[in-house]
Amino acid sequence: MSLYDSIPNNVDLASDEKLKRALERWQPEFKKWWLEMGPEGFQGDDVYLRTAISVDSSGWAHFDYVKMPDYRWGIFLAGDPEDRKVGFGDVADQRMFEEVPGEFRNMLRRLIVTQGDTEPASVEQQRRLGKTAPSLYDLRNLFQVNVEEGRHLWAMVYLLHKYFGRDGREEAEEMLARRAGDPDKPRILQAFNNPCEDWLSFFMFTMFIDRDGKFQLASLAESGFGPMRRTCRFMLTEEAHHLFVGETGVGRVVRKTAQLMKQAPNEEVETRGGIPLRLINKWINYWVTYGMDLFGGEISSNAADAFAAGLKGRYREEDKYTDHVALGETVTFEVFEDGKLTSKTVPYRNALNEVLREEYIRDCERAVNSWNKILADEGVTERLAMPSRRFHRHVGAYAGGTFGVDGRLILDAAEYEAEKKKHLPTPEDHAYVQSLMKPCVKPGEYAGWLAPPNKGINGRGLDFQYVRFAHVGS
Ligand code: BYC
Repeated sequence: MSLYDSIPNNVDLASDEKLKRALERWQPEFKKWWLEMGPEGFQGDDVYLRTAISVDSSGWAHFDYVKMPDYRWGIFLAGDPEDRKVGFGDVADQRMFEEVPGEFRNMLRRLIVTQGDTEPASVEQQRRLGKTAPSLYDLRNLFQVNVEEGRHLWAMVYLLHKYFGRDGREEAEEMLARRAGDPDKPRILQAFNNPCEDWLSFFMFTMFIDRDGKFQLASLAESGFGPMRRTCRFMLTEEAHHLFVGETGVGRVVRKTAQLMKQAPNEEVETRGGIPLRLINKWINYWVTYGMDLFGGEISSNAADAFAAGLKGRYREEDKYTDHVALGETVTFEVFEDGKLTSKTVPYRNALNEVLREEYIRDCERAVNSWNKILADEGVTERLAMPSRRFHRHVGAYAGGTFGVDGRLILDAAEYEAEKKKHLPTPEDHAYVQSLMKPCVKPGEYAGWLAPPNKGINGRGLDFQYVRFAHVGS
C-alpha cells in the first residue's frame, strides 16, 4: 500500500515507471478538469470527507476535513485468491486472465470506456447543486459522492493506461474532453446528459442512476479479467454510500410531505412549501425510466458476446447461479414492432441486458415499497408507484412506443401527450421545485421540504459543521 505517493495506490505503481509517468501526466489534466467542471464555488472550503486509505473491510475509510482539490484520489483494487478461475461463459473454468486477451480487446475497452465516462459525467451534472443545498449534511454528502465518482474515474483510467497502451491513453484523455449535456461532445449514455439541477433530482439520480452503477459494477465484478473484477469490487463498497444518499434522500422528502399533508389535510402541500407526492412520483417516473434505458437493448448481441468472453457476468453470477454457461435456454418477451406489441423468443444470452434490468427493477420496487411504508407510518393513505418498463423509454424494444405509465399502448396522440403531462415533470413542475431550492447551510438546519436524516455521518450529530466555509459566499 503506497498511501503517500503522488498517486496513492495498492497496485505497486512505483515498480512500473512507465505507467507511473503516464498517470502522472494525466493527473494535472484531471485536476484541471476537476477545478473547471467539479463542484462550483466550494473548492476552497473544508469538507468532512471520507477518503479510501486501504481496501480492508475494517477501517478502509478515513474521515477528516479536506479541501476537495486536495482529496487523495487513488487506485485501489480489492484482493483475490491467486488461482481464481473465470466464472462463466465459453471460457468458464479457465484461469482468470491478468492480461487482455487480444480477441476481446475492443469489447473490453468499450466496457471500460462506457463505465469510466459515467463517472466524470455525474460530477458535471451535479456541479451547481452545492449552491442550493438543503443542509450542511446534504452538502457534504453531495461532495462525498462527487469526489468518489472522481476516484472511480481514476479506477477506469488506471485500467486503460495499464492494459491498453496508446489507445488507452487517448481514451483517458477523451474522458476529460466530453461534457455532460454538450450537444457537440456529449457523454456516451443518455442519462448522463440529462440536467440534474434540483435536489429532488439529485436524490433521484443517486437512487436510480447510481443504482444502475450498482448492477453494472456487480456484473463487471464477476469478470474473468482479474484487474476489472478487483477494481469493481472495491468501487462497489464506495457506491453503497451513494445509494444510501439517494434512497434515504427521497425517503426524507416523502416523510416531510406526509407530515405536511397530515398537518393541514385540506391544504395543498405547496402552500406549506413541500413537494406533493404527485411531483415526487413524476420525478421517480422520469429518472427510473432513464435508469432502465441504461441497461441497453432487451435483445443484445453485445451482451451475449461479453458474457461468452467471460468479461461481464450476471448479477451475483457466482453465488446465485449454478449453470454458468447458460446455453440452450431461450427467453420470450414482448417487443414493440410495426406499431404493435409482439412476442419474440431469443437465446438466453442475448437477453442478458433484460435479465440484469429485471434485478434492477426489483430493487427499485423494494425502495418504492419502503417509501410507501414511510407514508403508512405517517398515517397517509396515498401511495407512490413504479411506472411500467414500457413507459418513457428511449433505448431498446419499447423506444418510440407511445405507452402509458401503466404500460398500455396509447394510439391517440392527444391522449399520449396528456399522459406524459400527467406523469412526467412539466416546465411548471420544474419551476415549482426550483423555487424551493434555497440554500440552508447553518449547522443543524434543514430546508422545509425534507425531513432531517435519522443520524449524522461517522457518528457525528445532525448539527455537526460538515462543511467549513473559507468565507461567506465562497
Ligand atoms: N444511452 O446492444 P445494446 C455508473 C448503445 S452507471 C445511449 O442494446 P449493450 C454511475 C450501446 O452503447 C453504470 N446509448 O446494449 C452511475 C450500443 O452502442 P454501439 C455504467 C446506449 O451494448 C451514477 C448500442 O446502443 N456502466 O456507474 O449490450 C453516477 C446498442 O447497445 C444506451 C456501464 O454501463 C443508453 N442508455 O449495453 C456515476 C457498464 N444503451 O456500441 C456512475 C458498461 C445502449 O453500438 N457498459 N446504448 O455504438 C455496458 O455494459 C454496456 O455498454 C451497456 C449497453 C449496458 C451500457
